[in-house]
Amino acid sequence: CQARSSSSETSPKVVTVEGRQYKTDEWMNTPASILSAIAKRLHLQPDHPLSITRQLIESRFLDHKYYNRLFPIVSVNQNFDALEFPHDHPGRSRTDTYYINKETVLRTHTSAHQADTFRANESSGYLISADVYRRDAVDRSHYPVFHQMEGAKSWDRNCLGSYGTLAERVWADVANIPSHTIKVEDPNPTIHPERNPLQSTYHSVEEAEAMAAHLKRSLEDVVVTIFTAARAAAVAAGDTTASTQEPLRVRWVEAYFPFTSPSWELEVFWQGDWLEILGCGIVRQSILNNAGVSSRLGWAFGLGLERIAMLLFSIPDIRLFWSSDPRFLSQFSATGPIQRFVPFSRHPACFKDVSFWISSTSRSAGGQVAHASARDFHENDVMELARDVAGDLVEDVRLVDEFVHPKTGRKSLCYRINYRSLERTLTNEETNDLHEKFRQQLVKNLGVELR
Ligand code: FA5
Ligand code: MG
Repeated sequence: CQARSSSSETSPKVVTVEGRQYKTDEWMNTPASILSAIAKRLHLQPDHPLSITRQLIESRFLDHKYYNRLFPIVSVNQNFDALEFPHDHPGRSRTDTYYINKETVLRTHTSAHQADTFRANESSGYLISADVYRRDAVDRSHYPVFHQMEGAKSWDRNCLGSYGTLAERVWADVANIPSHTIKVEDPNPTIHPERNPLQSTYHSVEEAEAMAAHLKRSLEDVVVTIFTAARAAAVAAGDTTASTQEPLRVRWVEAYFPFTSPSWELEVFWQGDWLEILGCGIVRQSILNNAGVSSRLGWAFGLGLERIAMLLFSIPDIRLFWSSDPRFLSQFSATGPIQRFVPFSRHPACFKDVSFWISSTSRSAGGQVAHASARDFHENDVMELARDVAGDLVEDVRLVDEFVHPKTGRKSLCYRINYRSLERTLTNEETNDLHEKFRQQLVKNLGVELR
């Protein structure tokens, strides 16, 4: 990557990434630090925990075709339009998505390749593993670059073999999925008339029910595989806490995606709480029709590889995946059973606060807009400046106080930055320097007034 840009400097007119050239415009908001992550392809590095996780899931979909090298810079059409995202969807905004120019983004999800892969029609099932990019919160489970795996399976109405109906054909495939005995909560009916309507122009209830069963049983099989391996690793490491003893619990939660209906999220009960690990649903038929495969119908899912790898290996901080420290990398091997990660020494944290007045109203990383204003302040901009200044030396950025001046109506925010290296103890001087630089960048880039 030869790009030389930063959100805190003037953007270059052209960026070159692995020989591909892109003209930038006023939409460009991708810092060089993000572009430089493209070359890493952690999901393909031998013996990397993300690569091991990918291969473990791939082993449950042996008849699918795998795509693991799709290029991350895609068109707005691929990432949003082809998936029928509404024009005012918050995901399209520059506060949430990295743009190179008005028409070009760093993919925010592997679904960006859904339409093209259906159009290529090379297999009835596929898996796409790839790096994805989002402006988002800074904490131990969020990183602006992470990895997803997309999976899909479709059936052709014109190829039913000896089966009388498509539903019968799909149920026959359901019978071939390995069964399990875990407790699954699935309280909602498959189809909800408003939130998750049947695509009645294209599917019958029987077809949707059969495809939903195939989708859910396939993903439950993945979860059972992952948790069986994680449990075995925990027990081998001598862990006898409750989480290794209790039976595995999973639940299906109704969800919404612009490109599937009905849609669900799968949650797993882990260390006392429900954790979302994937989204999925029955593919909107218009997407298959537009991809030139109108005789096919099917399902798709998208899961977060880091989230699963963190459970699988007990990795406590998402930044570790980017570490080149041999004390991290040498602990993983693609051959033999999954081994639990043994943390090397935890270095001290250093908390520093910064308080400032903003000239406008704010929107949090969660997406709530307080009220509109001329110059919107967005929390993701604070998050990205912290990463830009401190890189992987920032562990967590959190809003700790909010205050509106009773007379002027101006709003003041206080953020607490937790600086901590994964590899060494930071000196006071070093943290003070970083924090001062961060404060200055807040003024320069966001126009805030420090208190
Ligand atoms: C999606 O990205 C959809 N494309 C998933 C999908 C595919 C739905 C196909 C239907 C059909 P979502 O934004 O919820 O959905 O992300 C999917 C998963 O990625 C999450 O469940 C989570 O495991 C992971 N994930 C999302 N954001 C982050 C993040 N910032 N850091 C790490 N993992 C994340
Ligand atoms: Mg989600």
